Amino acid sequence: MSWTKEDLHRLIKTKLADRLFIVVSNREPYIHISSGDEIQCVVPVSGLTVALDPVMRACGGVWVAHGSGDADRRVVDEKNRVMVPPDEPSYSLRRIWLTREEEDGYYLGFSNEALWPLCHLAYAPPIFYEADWNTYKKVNQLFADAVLDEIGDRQAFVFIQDYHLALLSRLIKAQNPQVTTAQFWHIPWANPEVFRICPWGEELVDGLLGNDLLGFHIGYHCDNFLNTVNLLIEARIDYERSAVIRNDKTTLIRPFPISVDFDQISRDAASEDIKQEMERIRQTWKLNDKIVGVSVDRVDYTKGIPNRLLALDKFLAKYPEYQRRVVLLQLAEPSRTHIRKYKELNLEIDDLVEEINWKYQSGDWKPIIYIREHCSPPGILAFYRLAHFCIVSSLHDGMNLVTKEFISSRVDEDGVLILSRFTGAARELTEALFINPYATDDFAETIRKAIEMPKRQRQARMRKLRHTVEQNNIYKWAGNVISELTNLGL
Ligand code: ADQ
Repeated sequence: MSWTKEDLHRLIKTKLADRLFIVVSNREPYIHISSGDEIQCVVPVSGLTVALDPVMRACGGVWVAHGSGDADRRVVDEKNRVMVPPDEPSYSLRRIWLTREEEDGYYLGFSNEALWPLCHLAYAPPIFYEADWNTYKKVNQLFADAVLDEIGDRQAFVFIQDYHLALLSRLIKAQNPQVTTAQFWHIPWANPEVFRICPWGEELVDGLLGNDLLGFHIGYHCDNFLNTVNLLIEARIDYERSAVIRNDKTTLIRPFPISVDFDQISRDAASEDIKQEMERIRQTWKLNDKIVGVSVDRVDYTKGIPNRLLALDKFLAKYPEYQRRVVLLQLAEPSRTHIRKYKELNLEIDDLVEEINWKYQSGDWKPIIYIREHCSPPGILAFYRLAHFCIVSSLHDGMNLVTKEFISSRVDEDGVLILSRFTGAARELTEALFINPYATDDFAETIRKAIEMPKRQRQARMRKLRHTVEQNNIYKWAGNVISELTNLGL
């Protein structure tokens, strides 16, 4: 039996009882934006909202996040709160306001130019500026003040998300040691030799050890974290329990592989609307007699987009019989475009797409269709369903949810997943075809293998992949974190 939304509701009712449940993340689950004279409430595409929105609806807690919408301030009360979701107000969203300088230093600077490259092995060197670090500390304190204000003298669980808020649990506990906190780190944790270049590594690790529970996607990241603790600070490590004891305080370190809402995606993908959308895409891009590959990413240097294009180039050169027959549809969501490294990546991808298409195009066929825009969720499902194969070629990735969305959408039990070994998802999705994205020739060979795989084998693999994702869905992830959190003796 797989976990359902209802199981999660029941767990919350029994385990959380009347304690206040607070989620804290940089990104908000609902954004208010101006649309002419109206205000629109938008749900950003995010695995996190899918996972935690049902939890929040069930327990009616508070979600604290950075208010980033241009109409966000217009809908909040005097405590910067607004009830969400708009159609069924059930929990409160408390917004934190950041100045342009604070956003630059904390979000673009320390989070995304220092911590992001530090934690991903993608050969992009982190940039450390003391001013960014100071802003990061200041903004973590702003979040802590808001959380403490929400808690007052109640008993509370606080569930902190990601690398933007590494110092938060420590700052909360300094004021209110009774609060129980858990944090989930959505990106990899690098090995200690890599991590030690961070000038404030000790403070970051100490900050994270303010938590009672610290989660990563896979055991390997937990081990890297424990080894980093061992190298950087004074603490006792209990490898048996996977725990760190520092100044008599214990932090449990646990793997919780994140996932998607398998049932919902499967239902949506089987709908008549998606079938029509598939037809529309086929007509627009003239795909009717083509073998279609699909990739879906934020444009980020960790996702290995250039490596994928080079492998496709190699494949077409080595197997010219596939020219005019194979098309790679690359959906690319612009991301962090104010950071230089990302600007350079965009130029590199544009060049490669242009070069490869120029080299092979013939008549109205070109091998790469590059769609750089935010795509609606139904649009993405239609692309997944059209695909003969889906390529995920990350150089390093905490989990990678595109893999699980692709699998959940394949209600027809067909389609091949080509998957980088360097994703968290590779640990679970063992029926994928694995690649090393740096090994261009092997990668090209794997594209051929995916295309030529007999239908029976494709289906057998996809059936197993679907079973894995169905069993390990997003509700299991949330349920496991909450069970572990509530077992901490409160
Ligand atoms: P991300 O690095 O953002 O997440 P990923 O897990 O692949 O990576 O999620 C990307 C999401 O963006 C998917 O839901 C996908 O559908 C969506 N998306 C991509 N391109 C899009 C487009 N053009 N239009 C609309 N939507 C698009 C971080 C970590 C991951 C980890 C997640 C969750 O880096 O390793 O899996 O958090 O913990």
